[in-house]
Amino acid sequence: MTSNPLSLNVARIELREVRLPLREPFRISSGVCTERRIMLLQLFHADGSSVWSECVAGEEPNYTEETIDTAWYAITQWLAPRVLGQTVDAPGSVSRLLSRNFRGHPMARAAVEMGFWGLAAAVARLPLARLIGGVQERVVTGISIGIQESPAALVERAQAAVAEGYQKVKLKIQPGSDIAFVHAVRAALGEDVDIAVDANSAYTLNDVNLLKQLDAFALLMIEQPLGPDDIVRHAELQRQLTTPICLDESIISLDRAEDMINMGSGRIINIKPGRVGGFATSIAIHDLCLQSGIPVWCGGMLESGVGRAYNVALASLPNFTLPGDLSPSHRYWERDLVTPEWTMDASGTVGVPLDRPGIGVTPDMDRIDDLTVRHETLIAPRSDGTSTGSSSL
Ligand code: OSB
Ligand code: MG
Repeated sequence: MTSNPLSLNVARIELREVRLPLREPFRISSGVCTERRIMLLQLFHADGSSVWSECVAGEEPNYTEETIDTAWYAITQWLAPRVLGQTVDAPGSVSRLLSRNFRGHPMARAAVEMGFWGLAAAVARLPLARLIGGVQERVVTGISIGIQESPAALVERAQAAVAEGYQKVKLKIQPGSDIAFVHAVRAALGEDVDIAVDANSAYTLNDVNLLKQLDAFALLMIEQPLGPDDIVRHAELQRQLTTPICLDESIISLDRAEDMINMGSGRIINIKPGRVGGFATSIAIHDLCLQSGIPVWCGGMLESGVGRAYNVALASLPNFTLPGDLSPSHRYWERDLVTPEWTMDASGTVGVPLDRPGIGVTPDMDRIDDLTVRHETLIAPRSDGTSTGSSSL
């Protein structure tokens, strides 16, 4: 982190909703996504510079409670008014400003908080990864493959991913699409490929015998088999499995990460900055895990190139040692919202844009304007204390 105090003052925030179709539907145990409704923020510094950030909430509350519509409401009603026109000494202070006497809505908070980190990097003319203390110049990348019709269809996609260079293949599973599917992929890919599975909370402790069968496939991890808020039963399950459990949905704060470590509810953490309210908490969880010998990796939420810029910067911290869900732009979209698009090399790594200040990518304004279905401008309250201005388009 930079030692110079940065004085930040955001005078205006513009919110946009863009609709971006996925190249193919993405199915997880709790739902399917065919088109992303993406919320973008543009934060304008008092000196005229600006930066973009992304809110990763989905359309329906099937991953966590939040949706793009609850996040839009939280930002316009409560969060933007807390920061607009305020002088903030450093981006690390914003998380406290947004979470004091405020429960929930972490993806909404993260969108604003991460924008301040991006803005601080832009103002300081530093790459975002450098601002936060990133050390890796390229980040190792895995792919997350949605639930498929048949083991054969899954094998085809997993083989294509390995041929492209991905260093980890994560298979979404659910009851009925699990053992036979994982078995087929392991048989087709051989012993040398890192394979993980992600259940998005589709199982209960009653399924322990089925989950124990997964131990036979030498998986890198089993992600979030049980309930999103369940640290206790994951500890019980981990005692019965040899495969490491990785928690995703359950880790919503630094305290929950500490609980997982103390109770043995898992041995790996998937850090998604949106899920934990932004960069300050992500970095704190990263640091705790580093001290505790727990490897972390950066999860994904089917972000556009804007949100991806933040994930890639975060994943450059030293304890992000496992491949992240940081696929390049073309895995998701015909065309991304940014230039340059995100690319992956043949050995499955994505370059951290260390040669560019700020978030390192430039939003394509023509494309964003074409795809925008909702636009709102939020401005600072007047100094006489009258309410925050807002205008919709
Ligand atoms: O559980 O990691 C998850 C996408 C939406 C909601 C939850 C998850 C995911 C992914 C996508 O796995 C990973 C990616 O962005 O490539
Ligand atoms: Mg997950």
